[in-house]
Amino acid sequence: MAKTTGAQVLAEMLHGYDVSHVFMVPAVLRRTLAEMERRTKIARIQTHGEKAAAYMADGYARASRRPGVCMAQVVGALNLAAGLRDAWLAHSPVLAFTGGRDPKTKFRKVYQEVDDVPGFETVTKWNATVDAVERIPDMIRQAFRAAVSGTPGPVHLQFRGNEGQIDQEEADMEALCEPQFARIPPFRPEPDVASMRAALVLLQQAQRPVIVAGGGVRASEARQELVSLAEKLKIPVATSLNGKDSIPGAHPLSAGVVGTYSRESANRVVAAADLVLFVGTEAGGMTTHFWTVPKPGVAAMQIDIDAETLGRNYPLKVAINGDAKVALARMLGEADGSGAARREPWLATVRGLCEEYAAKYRELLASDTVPLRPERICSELTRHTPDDAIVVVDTGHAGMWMGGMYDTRANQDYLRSAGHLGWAFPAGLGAKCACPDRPVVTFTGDAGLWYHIAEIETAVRWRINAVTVVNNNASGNQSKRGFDRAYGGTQTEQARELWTFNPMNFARLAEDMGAMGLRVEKAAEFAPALKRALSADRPAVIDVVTDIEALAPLAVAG
Ligand SMILES: Cc1ncc(C[n+]2csc(CCOP(=O)(O)OP(=O)(O)O)c2C)c(N)n1
Repeated sequence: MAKTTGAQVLAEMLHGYDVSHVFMVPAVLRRTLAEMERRTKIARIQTHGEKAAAYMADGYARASRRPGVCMAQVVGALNLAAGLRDAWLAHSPVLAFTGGRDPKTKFRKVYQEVDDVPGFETVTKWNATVDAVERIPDMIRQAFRAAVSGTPGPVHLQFRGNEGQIDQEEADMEALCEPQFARIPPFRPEPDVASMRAALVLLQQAQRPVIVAGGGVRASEARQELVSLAEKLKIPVATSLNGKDSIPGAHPLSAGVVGTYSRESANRVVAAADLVLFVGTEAGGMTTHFWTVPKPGVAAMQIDIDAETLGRNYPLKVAINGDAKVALARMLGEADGSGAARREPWLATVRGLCEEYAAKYRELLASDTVPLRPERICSELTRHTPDDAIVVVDTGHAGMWMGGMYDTRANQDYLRSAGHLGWAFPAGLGAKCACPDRPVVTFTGDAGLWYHIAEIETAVRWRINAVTVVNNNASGNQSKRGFDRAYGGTQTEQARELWTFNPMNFARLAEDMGAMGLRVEKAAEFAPALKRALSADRPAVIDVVTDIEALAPLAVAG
């Protein structure tokens, strides 16, 4: 083994693990960043804030299924930790590297230092310190292994020195990498055959079964197997918001997103089912409308890679522990579709519920009103977003509008904020870094864009040509209903200061920052604007002026 610096070995290992970008606010691991330039082609994206860097790494990870790397020196460490919250909730493999405490200066009130490690505890699968330079290789290997194995998630490594100066030290080290852990899933554990057969028997017997598919379907790349099993057995599919791209929106068996940010038809279908098969979903609060859809007590089965998830929220008739793709493929191979015709009446009911939803919103989805209705933006996006796009969506109203009213296509990925307003814009930039050849279309409200608007400059600087569509109603109007309630029904004029903003022309702002800015004030202008934005040779912001009174429909109980 040859003597090398920590920086050399770290740069070479990140390259060996197929990392193409790191996202950071300097100064952290400076020598490593210099070695990356000398030894690798890794792009070092300097952002305007650590939270945005974490969100970019998260978007990169979700889009590419490869760990995303973000970094901060000691003073920015907890800003970075805040940015891991969404990755933690969404099970996204993000590696966070920070500079941290040096035993030589600990407890002496050294500049900028607090003990950051506990702050990462609640948002990481593995949270560790690198205290000796010769530990860098094994700690990096473990970081990748932990991030991608089982249910994926973020990890944190704190490198000794406020800026991680441990990387300047030398030791006998080898940049040994394990490519198996450079992407998800590293393993595909096969469930026991008996549990899969038991599930098939119940599925085949059920009168009104439904599948609820979650983000685990994307993680396991199990879409094809899921849809084929549903088709063979004639079982409708609802999805969680995180699993929205498990089945194309226009597929005849697709009922839509179930839960709180949902489509009415999906909640009605899941509520009417006599058997629910959860696949790669935790059956958490948002997916089940806080455990009301399906109703407690429904016959349930679940497939998950994490044994502890099985049965957490709904007691199970059958628990299947293993990889979703393997489980669904096995079940497909053994499924007997001969009795599936018995479920025609159920499928007719499902189609009726889907048609009821479509009829209820048809007018708004086609609305020409000025200012625009968000429903119309969703239908324009459904029609004009390219087949191979990565669609990235913020939370709040953005999550409600798009979750309910956008239809994904077979080759699109749909990535959504797991709850943090402002996530989508930087996450979309990270997704574009990971997949430069695919169109990235981000949908956010103005409330969300404001969070990290400075990153328009980052996108321009690095030519990260994502397209960002802004539902601009000069407010965070999802909060309107809540403040109506807080004021006993009718808000005072002053109450609006709690959720409205000054009007802003984001198109002009984007242009001033070097991006393409397109302002859309009429519905007919949207499709041409999207076309121009998608073919631009710079990042683009489509600023759509929408109705502040437009409130997304609330979830139905079933
Ligand atoms: C980090 C964070 N803080 C606060 C919230 C709570 N929140 C949810 S929606 C919202 C206002 C934004 O409303 P929305 O209607 O989505 O924005 P618009 O589309 O009107 O821009 C707020 C503050 C959140 N989800 N995330």
